Amino acid sequence: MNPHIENVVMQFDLPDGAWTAEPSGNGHINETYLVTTGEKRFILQRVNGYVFPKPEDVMDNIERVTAFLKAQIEREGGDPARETLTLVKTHRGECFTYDREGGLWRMYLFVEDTVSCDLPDTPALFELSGEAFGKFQRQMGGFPADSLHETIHDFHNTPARYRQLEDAIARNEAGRLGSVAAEIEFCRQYEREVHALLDAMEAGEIPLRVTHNDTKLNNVLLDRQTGRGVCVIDLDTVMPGLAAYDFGDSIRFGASTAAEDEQNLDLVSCDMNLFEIYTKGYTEGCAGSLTEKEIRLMPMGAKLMTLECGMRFLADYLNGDKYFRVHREGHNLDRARTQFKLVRCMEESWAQMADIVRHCAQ
Ligand code: ADP
Ligand code: GN1
Ligand code: MG
Repeated sequence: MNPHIENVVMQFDLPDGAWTAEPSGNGHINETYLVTTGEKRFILQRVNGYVFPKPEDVMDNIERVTAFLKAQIEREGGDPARETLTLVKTHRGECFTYDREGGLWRMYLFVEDTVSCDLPDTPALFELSGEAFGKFQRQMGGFPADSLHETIHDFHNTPARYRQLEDAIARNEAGRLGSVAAEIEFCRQYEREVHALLDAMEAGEIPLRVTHNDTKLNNVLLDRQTGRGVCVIDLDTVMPGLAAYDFGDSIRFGASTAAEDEQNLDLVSCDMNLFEIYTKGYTEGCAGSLTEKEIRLMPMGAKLMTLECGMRFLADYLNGDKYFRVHREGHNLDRARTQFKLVRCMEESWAQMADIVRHCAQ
């Protein structure tokens, strides 16, 4: 447990009484704790300062995005305290505080009676998560995109991610290059294709929107009883982006038949039934807000986002595991390998993916 927790918790305006804190969640980026005081529960997080060099910008985005969503949810007759994140203020009325080493901490109300999953328990549940991310996309439609800070520069710029991988290869900082020749060769086949979505955007064929940019299944809280998407969380990377990438990120994580870090690649494939189900849920949630071209590029979003994530894991492995939290030797390499296996599966199912998307959009 982080040694600063006691000091940090005292700075937030919590109900009086004893409290406990325990590590929580499976995120790769922030440090997350569940804080309990009497009947009430809260999520306390230390924002990762290596990943987010300007964490105050992250908080400014989140304050504005959640305020916007709360107003939107209220207009639609929903429950603003449950259907988006609620920041807990400090005694000084701020939305975050610092520990003695300068780490930034924030607290949210814990959204009760929900679950977050690392694999979809049922296809229906995956469809409902798609609906929730689609709804988020639709609800953020009226938000002024250019007022948001870019919390991570070039976050979903696949060509830039390709170049970062080449840099990591050239530097070979952790001396691990010897074990990844096949993976590097795999990525290099995509040197040209990594541009496909950004080229379409630059040509004016698809719009830049406010997107979530981290739409994996465990970033949506689902109702414990009904499985319906209740609250989209992990808003650190809400920035201008492409809908096809948001769609693709959900597919690479949730339509896989195995965990993101599965070591037995025979167990890893992209399930076309899950692909279809998510496509249905997401397009329904977007409720007509996507253009025809955006829909047509959804399979490309799935392939490029999966490749991009694999390249990021591989680059981090080569750099010595500085970005993603790892729990074992070679963890980032295992993660990269599952992503490349999924890309291969998507290539094999390419025509089917295009058919599904065409069919769901009708
Ligand atoms: P990371 O950026 O490290 O992924 P997240 O913000 O996604 O951090 O939080 C990690 C996990 O903590 C989530 O997957 C979820 O299980 C849990 N969590 C986060 N916020 C809440 C909340 N407000 N209510 C309930 N659970 C939450
Ligand atoms: C990280 O924060 P988390 O664990 O939800 C990462 C995503 C990756 C994902 C891979 C800010 O997501 O971009 O796709 O791991 N988030 C950031 O599991 O880099
Ligand atoms: Mg997360």
